[in-house]
Amino acid sequence: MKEIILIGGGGHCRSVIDVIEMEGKFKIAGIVDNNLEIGDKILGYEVIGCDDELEKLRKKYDYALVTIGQIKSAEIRIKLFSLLKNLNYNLPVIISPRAYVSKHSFIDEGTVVMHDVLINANAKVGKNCIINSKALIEHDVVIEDNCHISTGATVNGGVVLGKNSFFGSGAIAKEYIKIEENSFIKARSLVK
Ligand code: JB2
Repeated sequence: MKEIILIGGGGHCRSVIDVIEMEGKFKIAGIVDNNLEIGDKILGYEVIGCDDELEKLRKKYDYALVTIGQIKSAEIRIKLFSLLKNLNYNLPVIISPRAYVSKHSFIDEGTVVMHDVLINANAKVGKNCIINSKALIEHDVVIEDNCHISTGATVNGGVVLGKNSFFGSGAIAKEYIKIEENSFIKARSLVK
């Protein structure tokens, strides 16, 4: 099985570990975290270093994923994604077997699709996104790079969500609207 390292060992990482284990395509080789001690364990997986060691780790590992969450700002995830790309890591798409992802949709590198997500026909999801548990991405939606669609959110047909945006838990976007980049959509809000 291909080995992968995970960057960031907090709450979001623990959720992603569950998805990776269920998907069964990658063996988790370890966690890279700037604030944990080497040898600390996250759900049984060891912390193997901090960001300064990513260059050295690249000699051993081909695959990596950013597993820090994104609420107030996409900045850290963008910085880490670009660091990993510059070091020539491969950033796979991770999809929970409990998600339904239309064969007519497209999902770009470094994006994770969590448990019970539905991504419908002709939707397009960019790079380095989190489509969190139970989110609904309807037909013809475009989610640009570095967005987090939170748990249970509904993005209706034809919506375009600009890059680096946060779309809160349970929020609903009315169909065919354009939401500008760097948006922060509050939990449970209705976006018209
Ligand atoms: O620059 C960094 C860095 N900054 C923080 N590099 C690396 N390698 N690691 C970094 N970290 C680490 O990310 C912290 O030391 C910490 O271990 C982890 C962040 O964990 P935390 O649990 O605080 O947040 P999270 O981003 O994993 O999860 C939040 O967002 C999710 C979407 C939580 O609010 C979750 O509940 C939410 N589901």
